[in-house]
Amino acid sequence: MTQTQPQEPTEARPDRYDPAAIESRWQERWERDELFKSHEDATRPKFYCLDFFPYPSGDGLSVGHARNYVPTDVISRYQRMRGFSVLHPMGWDAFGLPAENRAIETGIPPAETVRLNTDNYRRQLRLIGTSYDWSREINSSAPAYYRWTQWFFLLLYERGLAYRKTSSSWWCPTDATVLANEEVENGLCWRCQTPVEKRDLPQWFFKITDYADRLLDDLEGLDWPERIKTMQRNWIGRSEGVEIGFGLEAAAGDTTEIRVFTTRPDTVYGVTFMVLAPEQPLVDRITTPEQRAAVDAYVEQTRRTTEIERLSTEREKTGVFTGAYCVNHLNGERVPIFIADYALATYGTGAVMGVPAHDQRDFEFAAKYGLAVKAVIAPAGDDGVPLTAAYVEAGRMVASGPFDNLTNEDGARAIADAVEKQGWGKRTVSYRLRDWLISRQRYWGAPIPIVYCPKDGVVPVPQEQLPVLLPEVERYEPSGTGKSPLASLPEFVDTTCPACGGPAERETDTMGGFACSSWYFLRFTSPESEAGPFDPEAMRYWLPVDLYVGGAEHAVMHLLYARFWTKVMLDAGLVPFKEPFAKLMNQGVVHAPDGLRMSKSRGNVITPDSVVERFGADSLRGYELFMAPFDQNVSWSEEGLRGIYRWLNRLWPLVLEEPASGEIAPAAAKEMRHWTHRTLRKVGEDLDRLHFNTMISALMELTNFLGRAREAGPVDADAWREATETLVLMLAPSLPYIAEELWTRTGHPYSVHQQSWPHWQEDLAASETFTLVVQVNGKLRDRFEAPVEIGEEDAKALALASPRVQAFTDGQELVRVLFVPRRLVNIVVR
Ligand code: ANZ
Repeated sequence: MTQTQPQEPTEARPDRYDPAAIESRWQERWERDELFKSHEDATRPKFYCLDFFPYPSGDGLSVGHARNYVPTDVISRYQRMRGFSVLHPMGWDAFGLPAENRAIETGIPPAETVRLNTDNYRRQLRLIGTSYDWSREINSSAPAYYRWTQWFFLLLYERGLAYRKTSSSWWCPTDATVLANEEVENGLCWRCQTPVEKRDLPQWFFKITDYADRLLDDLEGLDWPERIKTMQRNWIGRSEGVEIGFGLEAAAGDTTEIRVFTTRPDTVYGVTFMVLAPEQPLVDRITTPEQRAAVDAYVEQTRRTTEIERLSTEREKTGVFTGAYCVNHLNGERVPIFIADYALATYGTGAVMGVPAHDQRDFEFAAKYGLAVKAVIAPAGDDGVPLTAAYVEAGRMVASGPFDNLTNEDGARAIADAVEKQGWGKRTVSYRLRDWLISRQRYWGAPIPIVYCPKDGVVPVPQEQLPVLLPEVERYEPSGTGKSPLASLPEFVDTTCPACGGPAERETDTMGGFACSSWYFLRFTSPESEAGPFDPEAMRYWLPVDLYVGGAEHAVMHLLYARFWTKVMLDAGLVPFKEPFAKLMNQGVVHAPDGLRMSKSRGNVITPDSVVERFGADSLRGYELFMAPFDQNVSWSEEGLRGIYRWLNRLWPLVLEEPASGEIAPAAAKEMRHWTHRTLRKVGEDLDRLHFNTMISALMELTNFLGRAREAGPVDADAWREATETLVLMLAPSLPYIAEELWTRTGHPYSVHQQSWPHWQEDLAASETFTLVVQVNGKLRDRFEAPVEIGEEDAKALALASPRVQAFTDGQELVRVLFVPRRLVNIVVR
């Protein structure tokens, strides 16, 4: 890269900070010079910094989105200055319902909507000074991209991980289409408020459940927010228990067993009824003629209830007797069989042994239907007082035959052993995780590359024939038959069988958008690759992603699906790593100044455009970084923004105007150097920890110090030059425009963004320290050495992070934290 002064005439007057005069000029120059192009440079360490794949919505970006994109940009610029080869790309998760719905309303083709929206996003991202390598831009709705999404479908299919099954889905009778679970709100269609129904349709699934244990185990090593890991653990929901058979009491010779899954085998002597999910396959067979009408009516009613409602603990329990009985092998007791919607068909075996004495749902059910409550676990010193609620704690086994008097933990083990020994059942593991439903009966998605042949059955489209192109259509409405609009295009549907060459039909469902986003992070390494989804060498250089940033709302779906595909790729020998995202961060939400979520309907959205127009992109960036710790929610404040703008207006003359030089005390020069080096150390540490807000405040403090020093009289010329030069370099990742302008105007070679990150000197950075005392509720709990200039936020963070302090604060409610400079932090908990 040439290191020359910018050729363009400088329009801004030297005495005034005027962002409008400098920002677009630099952005164009940097792009023209390809300053941020990524290279697979084997001589340098790499850093892959990625934002969640955005969906380009018609509303464009708000300042809330900038909370994601500014910090990743800062880190990318910082790592470049530190000598890393950085990959910081951007692309579009462009398939999906909004563009299709717009097409239904207006007739504008979805591809056109995507083009308009991505143009706007790209423009806005440039406006806020991001340093993406646009030569790697990708779009998941482009054939060159979805060809490979289809290729991955085939990979999953070959490995037995994609299968077709008839499953019941939500159906909106008005829109005549299938809805995703997320599109059903309180039993109504989100679009037209019609009550939805269940319909049985053949659908494609990915077998993510095969990977449940690995998805769970590998969470351990990830540098991810604990909250997200917990959500994934709960979503996978691994439960160890026992499957126990109960013999159906039926005509002689019928040896049907009803199997239940229980995590509490210790309670098996307390079973007084059995509950089957209304959809359980056995229901039809066991229902007696007398109970048939009631059972059918209940099954019908259940079809209209959502899983969330069914699981609600608030809801009154309902159910119907089937007329049938089964036998508890352990004690020979006869047990009536009910159906009830609190039993889910999709969990365990779809059957529950009812133990009202020790399970609250069962207790409520028994109370409602007058069923016996039989206590089999007793608290210490108690021998069976009538229960007013289920007793769910540990205790001693009673009324359990040979197992009496054991602790219930030992009892559980002993009963599980006995059940296995007698052949009545076995220990097993159940998961909440379901297979991933990938079929969508919609137009705007990647067609599923499958053909149905009357002779050969289900035939995958051969790889060489990919992509199966999404044809252009006239009408985007769902067909009403439960099939996608593609089903009404004979030129798409009618094809030849890849196996026998005879007439065959194409699958007309498309893949849900989460398929596209499950591998896009690999495509950025080699977006032009035609020999495969990505170039193996480029992949080995860049992956895994070093820092991945996006909203916490993707905790389970995208972040679990991408991990699953990565593991499949590992098994197929395509990648050498088992996890795609080494470090994950969730940015906090930016609320409107009124404290409410920004939304178009409330009219309280603040756009980057309006902020940049009035204050410039650097002020926007500075404020986004400064407003709060990165992962905390915060309300937008015009005052806060103005504060940053005022700071930049102070910085401008501070750097550009020569200070008076003359006779000075050596101690003053040393103090200035101390400020420079310790700020440098602090800024580096903060960037490494993504503590952007304290980094900005350290930079402000240095600015203030230098301002005061200059006002007080002459300064040491060398110390001053070092201070201002270092300051500008430290500003460069966060405030790229003003930094470039100040850098070049003070006679330094273009570009500041190609400079090395400066080093701090230990002896100069070293601070005077004091003993910081940490109290919890006024009692001394810890003490450590801290620099005298430590700020309030840092002192509090340090105190709260101490394990000795946490021993007294964990599980308590934090009331407030007080800081007395140069003395103590007092934490008040309740
Ligand atoms: C008897 C029992 C007694 C149970 C007791 C609990 C407490 P987790 O831990 O979430 O895995 N269960 C099993 N299959 C079910 C289904 N298809 N729909 C609804 N509930 C089902 O939950 C396991 C427990 O959930 C199982 O253990 C079973 O109730 C219930 F004192 O069996 B238990």
